[in-house]
Formats: sequence, structure tokens, C-alpha cells
Amino acid sequence: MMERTFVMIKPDAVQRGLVGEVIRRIEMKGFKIVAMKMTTISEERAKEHYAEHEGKKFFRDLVDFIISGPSVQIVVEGRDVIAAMRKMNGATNPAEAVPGTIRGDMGIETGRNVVHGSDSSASAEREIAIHFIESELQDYRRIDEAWLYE
Ligand code: IDP
Ligand code: MG
Repeated sequence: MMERTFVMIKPDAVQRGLVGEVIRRIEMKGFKIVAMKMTTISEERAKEHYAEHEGKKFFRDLVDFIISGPSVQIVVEGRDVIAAMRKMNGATNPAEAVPGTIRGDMGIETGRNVVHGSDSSASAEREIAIHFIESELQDYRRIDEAWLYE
């Protein structure tokens, strides 16, 4: 099914110069970037984004980290992209993420795990709406779509 997911290149990855590498993997896979911007997320937005984790012991640190500097917000479109992007990101804990995944290749600790990806279609819809307005989503075709999809 054609889907959209929300991806965030977290502040650690921006500071470490890994923005290009994450985007390269998304583009190389064949997925289409339909929206992208760099912002420093507000505390209000960060809390909304991570609302499911409110009350957990790492919540405060997580919010502080995510608002600590610029991050890159991306909407990615493609067939079954929600699950595929989660696989490309790898396990939440980079120590358990297999080599070949973004976290497996680029991270060491859970609290500095490089990238975010929506975990379901409901989450994707919710998260895209937190970070983007409709007019920021671009409508175009990749020229290689005929060679990506049968
Ligand atoms: P996910 O990003 O793989 O979906 P979640 O369990 O939804 O993982 O957690 C959201 C984010 O919160 C993680 O990516 C990680 O940055 C942070 N996090 C999750 N669990 C812990 C923890 O136990 N300690 C510190 N940070 C955590
Ligand atoms: Mg999650």
C-alpha cells in the first residue's frame, strides 16, 4: 500500500554531519521525499510528538535532547514505507540494531539514536500533522517510478 511516514533526523545526527547519509539511504532505496525542513523543535511540539512516553523516566531527557538543537523533519512516501523505514532505522537501541541499519551503522546509545520513524499509519498521520501543514507536502513523481514498482 502506498503510505507516508514521518522521519526525523535527530539533533545528534545533525551535529555529527550525518544528515546527508540518512537522506542518501532514503533516496537510494527509492522512496520519495515529499516534505523536508530543518527546524529546532519547540518544547510544546516535542511533548506532543512523544506524548505516548509521557510519565516514563526518560521523558524529560528525551524532550530536552530533541529540542536541544536543529533537527530535520521529513515526510517520506512509498509502498509500505512505514514498516520499511522502521527496518532501515533499526532497533531503538543502536547496540542491538544490526549493521546495515541507520542506528546499527551510526549510533551507540538509545538516547542518541540518530533517527526517528513513525511506528504505524495512525502515528504517521498524527506526526506528519504535528510537524507539517498540508501545503508543505509536495506532489510530484520520481522519474524512476516505472523501474521501482512493477
Ligand atoms: P523508537 O524511536 O524506536 O520508536 P520508542 O520506544 O518509541 O523508540 O522511544 C522513542 C525514543 O525515546 C527513542 O528513539 C529513544 O531516543 C528514546 N528512548 C526510548 N527508550 C529510552 C530509554 O530507555 N532511555 C533513554 N531514551 C530512550
Ligand atoms: Mg516510537
